[in-house]
Amino acid sequence: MHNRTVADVLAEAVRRHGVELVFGQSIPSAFILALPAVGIRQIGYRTENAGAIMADGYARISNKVGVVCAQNGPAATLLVPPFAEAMKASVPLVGIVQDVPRNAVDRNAFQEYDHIALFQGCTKWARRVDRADRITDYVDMAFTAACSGRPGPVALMVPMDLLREPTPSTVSRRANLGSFPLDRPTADPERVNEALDLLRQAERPLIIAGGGVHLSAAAAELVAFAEATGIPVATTNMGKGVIAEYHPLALGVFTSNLLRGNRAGELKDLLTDADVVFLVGTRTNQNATDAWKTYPPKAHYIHLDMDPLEIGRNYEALRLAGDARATLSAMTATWAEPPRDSTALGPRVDAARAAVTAYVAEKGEGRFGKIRPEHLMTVIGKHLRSDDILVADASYSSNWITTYVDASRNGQRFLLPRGLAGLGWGFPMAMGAKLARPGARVVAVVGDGGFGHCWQELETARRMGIPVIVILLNNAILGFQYHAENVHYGFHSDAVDFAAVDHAAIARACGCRGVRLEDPGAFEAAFTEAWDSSETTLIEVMTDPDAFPPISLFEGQASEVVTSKKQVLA
Ligand SMILES: Cc1ncc(C[n+]2csc(CCOP(=O)(O)OP(=O)(O)O)c2C)c(N)n1
Ligand SMILES: [Mg+2]
Repeated sequence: MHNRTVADVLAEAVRRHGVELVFGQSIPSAFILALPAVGIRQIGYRTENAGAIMADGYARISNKVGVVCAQNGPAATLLVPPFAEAMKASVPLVGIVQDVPRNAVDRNAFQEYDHIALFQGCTKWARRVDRADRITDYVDMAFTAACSGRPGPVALMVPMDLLREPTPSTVSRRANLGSFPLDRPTADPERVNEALDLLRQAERPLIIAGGGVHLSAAAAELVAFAEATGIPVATTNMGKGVIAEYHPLALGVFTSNLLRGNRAGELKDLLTDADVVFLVGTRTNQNATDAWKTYPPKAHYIHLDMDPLEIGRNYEALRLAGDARATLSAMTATWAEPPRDSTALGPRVDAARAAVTAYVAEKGEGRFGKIRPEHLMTVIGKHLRSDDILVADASYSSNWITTYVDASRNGQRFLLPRGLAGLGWGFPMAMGAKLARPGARVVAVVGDGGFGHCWQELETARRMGIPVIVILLNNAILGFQYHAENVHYGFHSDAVDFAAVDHAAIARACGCRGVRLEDPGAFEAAFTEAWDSSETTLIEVMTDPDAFPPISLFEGQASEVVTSKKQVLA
């Protein structure tokens, strides 16, 4: 029996918040070594940024805090990108970061860095605790900061000498603050009534649901409100799955995609002609609004959001500051009328779906070594069960999934790193999702450029026993970058073209399953076989470098212009 130390107290405090696993690399050592005694498992990542992304995926699926640990200095700096994504996407993470011993502060100690300054721009709260008798207070502050209000990442710095300090047991706190939303305030009832009046009087109302609905675990309440009122629902990328996309009131994802090849393109007048728009849990960002061009300028807006600063940011709105679940429940309870007639919607949505099916058929399966991503999405969609989790990396992977794979259940999760849309999030986020829901099948769709940011975690997946499927779209280019440069400048630099890489061999070298496909007809069998495997499987699909999703950047552009390979700036 060793003497009780601050590390033990810290481990107990973290466990009290419902934490069952932390993402770490054995540092701060005293803390990590104290974890098994309190029943917390360490998931040993290869790189800190991937570890924090796993924590992010874990949080998005579990609605619990993701905890990541890191060493001071270089390791801490690698937490900045995932924290920045979590800030923008409102995901609660707690970073427990080792700091130099207290007597070495400000002496240029080894790997000393000003972590408070480092994390200032990418966390909600960053503190250093340097007294044994304040450990539980600071842990509780950290979890409270992460989960309350608009959730987000926090960092708690702990000096390495403090962790080893003996301490008597003084724990008196009992609360579990590790789930979000921590509080569920209901918006001002008077404004709720005003909002309901506006919606009653509306002729062409529309609900736009964002990722905040998932964060609030409010999908059921959102759908209940839509059904009570008969108002159709479009979602943003991050809100995808809030409502099953086969629901009679579901319009699908509306983003910078109101054009042919997307259901939204066929239904766009339901947005552009709306007279009352009810925004729920969306930050009305550039992609959601196609650079603030597609939302109707003359409509009345109602905006329900947990963050009062998001309300009215881009569209002046009737302010409903509060939790989505609590407020939508109150709104449904107050709505007394029968739902408005939405029977005309069904045939329109069916026609829109048929138009997209025709578009996908037109693109076809592709050829040997040039498989079309649209075809892959159709196959994935065919086999996706409603409790499966689909994760995308940034770039085209996100578009392929949001456009061509439908949610089949209210609340189905599609994880997209759309806080900042950084490359390399897809695979580690899928690993975190799998840890949060081990019974679910998790598949990540990633580009070859994005996967190059996180290959190393294949070894983690194998070592830690985290089986996911990675579908790697190998077009051997940084596709979006390549095509966007062609559109904007007429040529591209040579950085966007890759030499051939055998990703399936990389997977096998890490002890995972790795297969490469060049025949479009082979995908379905490979995919279903991977579903049945208990190992991480990488399916490397050789895709058509000329394939690009129907987003507004490419509208009206001849495809030769987009995919031009003639002019290269070396
Ligand atoms: C960390 C990061 N670096 C750069 C970018 C800019 N960027 C956006 S899409 C893209 C190309 C991605 O290529 P790949 O992952 O192969 O996907 P593809 O578009 O080819 O499907 C780049 C470089 C980014 N979003 N994130
Ligand atoms: Mg690529």
